[in-house]
Amino acid sequence: MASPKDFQTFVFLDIETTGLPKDRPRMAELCLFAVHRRSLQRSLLRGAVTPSDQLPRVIDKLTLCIDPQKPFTPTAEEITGLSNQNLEENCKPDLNGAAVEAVQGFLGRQTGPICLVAHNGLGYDFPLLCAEFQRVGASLPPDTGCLDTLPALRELVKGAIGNYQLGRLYLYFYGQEPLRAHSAEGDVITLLLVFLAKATELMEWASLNARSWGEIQPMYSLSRN
Ligand code: DCM
Ligand code: MG
Ligand code: MG
Repeated sequence: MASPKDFQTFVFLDIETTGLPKDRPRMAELCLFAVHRRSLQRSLLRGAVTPSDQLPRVIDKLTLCIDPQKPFTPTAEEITGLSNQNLEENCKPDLNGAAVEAVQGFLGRQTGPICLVAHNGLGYDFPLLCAEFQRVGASLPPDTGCLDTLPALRELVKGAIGNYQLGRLYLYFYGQEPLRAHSAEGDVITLLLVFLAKATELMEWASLNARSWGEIQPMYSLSRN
């Protein structure tokens, strides 16, 4: 982005899928937590008993389970707990107009400018969401911000930490393993808590370095499945 962007709402996002980029994955679960910057402008609370005591009280949340219309890889099925069978048994539709409208409506009610936030978002979640939206002819406003906390935290948290996987960062900041890893909502909560530990720096980093949705390329072309 050319000029610094004064993002008002940060929308933490995680997507569970059928596999890795080489598998041309399809979306099976999407979670969005929208938090106004007002609730991010504070240091970690002292005397919190559990990490989740740090979570802001005012959060809009959306979690959708979706029929990915593609088999899960064994690994994706094992780590996410989602399967073609349990999604089908629970009668989950594919990414249809109603799901797209839910996402667009959810984002539309947040105070802008909005910045989507995902860990390794530029490498995974944003291109994947872009491919899924393209498939159904849907879009998001091109000036929606896209912040990848992986390169951001590589720059902001130096030394004392060997790898910058989300769970490793959470362990670094909170001294324990995250809960419900590889559920979209569990990962969003972990991401939000990691963000809160460096919120001032990350919001500043976002205003200077966030990409925009219009720059995101789909993870794969849709000409074959
Ligand atoms: N994934 C995978 N194998 C892994 C890690 C992830 O297939 N070893 C896929 C399935 C997950 C998706 O990536 O649903 C997103 O990963 P995460 O749960 O870390 O957000
Ligand atoms: Mg993820
Ligand atoms: Mg996840």
